[in-house]
Amino acid sequence: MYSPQRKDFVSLMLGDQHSHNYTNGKHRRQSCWRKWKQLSRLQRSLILFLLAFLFICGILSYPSLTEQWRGLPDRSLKEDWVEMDNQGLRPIPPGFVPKLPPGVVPGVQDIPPEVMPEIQRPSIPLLPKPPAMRKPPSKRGPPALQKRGNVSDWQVKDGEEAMIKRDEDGGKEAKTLISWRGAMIEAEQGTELQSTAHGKEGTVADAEDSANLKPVKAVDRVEAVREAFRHAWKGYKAFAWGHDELKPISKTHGEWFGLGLTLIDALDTMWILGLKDEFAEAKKWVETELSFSKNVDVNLFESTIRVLGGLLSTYHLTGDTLFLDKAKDIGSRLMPAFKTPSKIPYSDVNIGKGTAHPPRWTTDSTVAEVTSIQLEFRELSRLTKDPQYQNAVEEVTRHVHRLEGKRDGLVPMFINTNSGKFTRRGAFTLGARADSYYEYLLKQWLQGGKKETELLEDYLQAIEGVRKNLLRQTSPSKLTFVGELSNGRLNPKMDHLVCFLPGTLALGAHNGLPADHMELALQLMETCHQMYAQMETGLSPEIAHFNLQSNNGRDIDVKPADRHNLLRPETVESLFYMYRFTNDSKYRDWGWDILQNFNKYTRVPSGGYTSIGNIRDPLNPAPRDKMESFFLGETLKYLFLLFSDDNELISLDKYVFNTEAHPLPIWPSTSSGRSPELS
Ligand code: DMJ
Repeated sequence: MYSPQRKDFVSLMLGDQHSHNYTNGKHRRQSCWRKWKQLSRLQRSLILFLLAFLFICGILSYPSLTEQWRGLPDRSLKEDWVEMDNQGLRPIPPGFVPKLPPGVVPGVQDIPPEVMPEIQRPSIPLLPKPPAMRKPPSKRGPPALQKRGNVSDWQVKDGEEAMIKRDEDGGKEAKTLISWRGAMIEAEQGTELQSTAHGKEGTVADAEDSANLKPVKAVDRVEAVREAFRHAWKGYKAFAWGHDELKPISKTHGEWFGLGLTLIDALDTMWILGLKDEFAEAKKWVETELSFSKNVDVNLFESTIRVLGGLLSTYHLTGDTLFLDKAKDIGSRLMPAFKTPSKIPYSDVNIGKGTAHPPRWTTDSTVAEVTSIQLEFRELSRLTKDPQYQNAVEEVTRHVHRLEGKRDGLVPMFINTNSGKFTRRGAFTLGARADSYYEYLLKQWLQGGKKETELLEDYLQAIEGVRKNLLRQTSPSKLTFVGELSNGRLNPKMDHLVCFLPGTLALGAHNGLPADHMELALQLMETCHQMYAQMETGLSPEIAHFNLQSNNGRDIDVKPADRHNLLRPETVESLFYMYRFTNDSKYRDWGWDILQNFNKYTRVPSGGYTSIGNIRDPLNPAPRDKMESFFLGETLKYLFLLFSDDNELISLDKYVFNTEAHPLPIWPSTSSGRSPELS
């Protein structure tokens, strides 16, 4: 039991309880001192210890307290917006920064007056400012492909810091990032200031404002694509002729394989667009300059879909055997890739030495890469009557068909070239590293005349796998998207690459697959459109994140590192299929908007178009000085076909497009499902 006599506690009665009137400070100090002296040594030590302890605690908790006072973390900030919204108050949209008079430092005065009283409510003390972001202009303005200050200023905005580091004397040292599928991202070097994007050239960009207001005839749009192609070609011809890629701002070229990638990728586009002069000069280069006898490592997948695919389709369109001969040459030089313990091909081949190898850091290959070369090699066998190409790629298809480790038909991202097994890393995705596996299941089935039932089974199962595991709807607008499954958890992000899927689903439905594939295609097409329409430049980011919380936030969010746009084709590809199968003119309108925005934000006056680093900043889209070959091979081709009224121009009942938009013929009917000439 407790004994009041015991003195193992500390009394802090430092004053007389009844006397509240201190006469003066001195008296109080004397009284305190006297009391202190009356305490035992133990009591004094304990008090000192307690005070020291409180002091240390105070020091330690100071930073986190001040952090809370300065600004709430993102999540609570969002909740505050929502809470205000729920109470019928108008929240400040994240990113809203009203115009300030010059010299005024942003602060509470930033906030619109109608919101001000609510901000001062005691329930939300010290409300932090919205995250600083440039206010989008009310009207989309011209791009920063214009002369304004030092060109290098373009490159240090938002997510761009990682791309560029400047050296001390103000120059720039480019840091190269390697992204997926030929998107070797390099910061521009030695760029030269451009005159205005609209300036004297009198191009599509000049006409677009009025075009925004008036309905545009289909014929004008077709012509606008031709004009865009010519403009891109002008830059390529002037600064990168015969090289892989144009660097339009620095007016030079980039080399990847040294095979004239842009030129070969663009051959059939020129033919389809009816650009005869341009085609003739490109053909001359193929005839006189193109040689595959080079000591150079090429990526099997990229050179198959771009070079082999481009040459084969140009052969079909023109009937000119020059292109078939070149196709045979590159096709046979790529074959060493299949000499692996598992027959799953290596990623890289030296086309001069005839040797192949995996990347330096792994013996894995990417699943999409080894399963998206089949259309081209099968066609090469059909044309050459040499079965080796078809046999090699179909062995891969059969192997992957049987392989364990799929999830409801969905494949992992990597496969080992030694064991032939899937590697358990990465996510289940319809985006990078897996995308065209699904595309080629359907397209091979179509190419072979719908005979190869295993391909169809795998495709149907995979689409069900997508529905079961990856499909979600955003809040608040219920946009349907395909997320990624990583360690059993859904990551609500979608690569722009996934926007091939609406077109592929629609193609399947057109060929008798379930009607709900078309319904899904319609929904996903809307989402891909929104990935453009909701951005300040009207151009999609490379990756979008979607909102699953029921908090009335934004449906689509973009991380700073994902704000780039590489002039990719997938959305316009799907728009083309959707228009062909539905005749709904809104798909043409969406494609037209995209073309106009490419003209506004990516067109370089001296010729060419450039990838950009920031689709959220119309004043500074941060040009990256690179025109990917697929812009000419795919993006402009699909736009042209979208706007063309001639449905027989590359009829979808006669051709399948490879994953680089090179049309290959659907084989005439046979009984076996093998290439007819080989059966
Ligand atoms: C192209 O090389 C092909 O479309 C490929 O299948 C995916 N990536 C690019 C375009 O984005």
